[in-house]
Amino acid sequence: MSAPLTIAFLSSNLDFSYLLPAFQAQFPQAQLRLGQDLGPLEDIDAAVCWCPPEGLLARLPRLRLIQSVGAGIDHITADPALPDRPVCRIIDPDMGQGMTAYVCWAVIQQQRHMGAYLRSAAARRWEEQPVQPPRQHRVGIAGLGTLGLACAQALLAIGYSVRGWSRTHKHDAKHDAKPDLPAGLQAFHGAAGLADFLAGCDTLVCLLPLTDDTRGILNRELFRQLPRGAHLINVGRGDHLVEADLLEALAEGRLGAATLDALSQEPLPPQHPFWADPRILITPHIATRTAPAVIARQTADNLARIDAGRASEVAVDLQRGY
Ligand code: NDP
Ligand code: OXD
Repeated sequence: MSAPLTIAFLSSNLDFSYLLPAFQAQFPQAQLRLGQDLGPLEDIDAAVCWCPPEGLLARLPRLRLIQSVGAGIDHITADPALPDRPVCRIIDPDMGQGMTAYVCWAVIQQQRHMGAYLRSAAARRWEEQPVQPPRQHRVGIAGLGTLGLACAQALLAIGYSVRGWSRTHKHDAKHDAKPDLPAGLQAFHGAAGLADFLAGCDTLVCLLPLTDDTRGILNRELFRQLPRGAHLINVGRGDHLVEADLLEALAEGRLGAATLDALSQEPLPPQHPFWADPRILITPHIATRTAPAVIARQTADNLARIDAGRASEVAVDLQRGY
């Protein structure tokens, strides 16, 4: 008789018990192991992860799948002892819609001066702020992947002028009969396209994965290339941002505001200077989420492909880093 499938839930900072009912429903025969009591490590077939404890994955000899519970995998590849096994991420339309709602809110709350209206309302003052048509406001999205494209589409539908930046060239609707971008999206790519992209971002949205190439990309040099007073929205990762450079750019007026959902230190400590700066709006990494049932289903699909010898269809390209 073959051993039952064993799935371990590994995180150094999240309580994964919320995932158990969905995994029990998806894998009724499997052993699910959570927390400190992982049992014999040699039984574990799949690891469902968010910031897994460093070195632990390397101690699982039977491991066939490393499954991220998110779209990003940087929290897994940060492990210097990461074993050579397929790493899969979540690709989920609901996650795209959640991110779209967050990014549209973040753009609008700043461009339509919602902070000022909240202050006026609290003081019972009827006070108008300037009303600028969306098409006069240029939103740039760094990262035209699953999430960046979903956001671009929604912002275009509202009427914003939208541009995007990716690593590789994209076929746009203006120049190609078979475009991979929505009509109206102006595309830039690579290091050579970055300056032109940034020069037209009244709001810059970071939806990049965290890789060796993108770590620290939101820095003084980049801020200098944005229009003065630009709004930065970081929904990528905290380590995209050089924090001291953000504070400096806000103090100089080079940037006008920042909305940050991803921070290098999560939770952000109460004494962190970002909390005290009225131009910075912090949200606690809630831009979007994926339902446990979707994570369980994608884990099952990914395992099935790996067991069928088709890992390359679902595994992240670790050379590329995303
Ligand atoms: P994808 O892998 O689908 O897309 C990544 C995009 O970034 C691609 O367009 C890629 O270019 C581009 N890119 C990668 N490296 C570079 C580079 N060096 N220069 C320029 N462009 C680059 O990722 P997703 O859209 O699914 O997710 C993006 C990130 O969003 C995740 O990695 C995660 O960090 C973050 N995230 C945050 C959440 C939150 O709640 N705050 C929730 C979910 C995700 P190309 O198209 O050429 O390959
Ligand atoms: C993700 C995240 O990567 O939530 O999915 O940040």
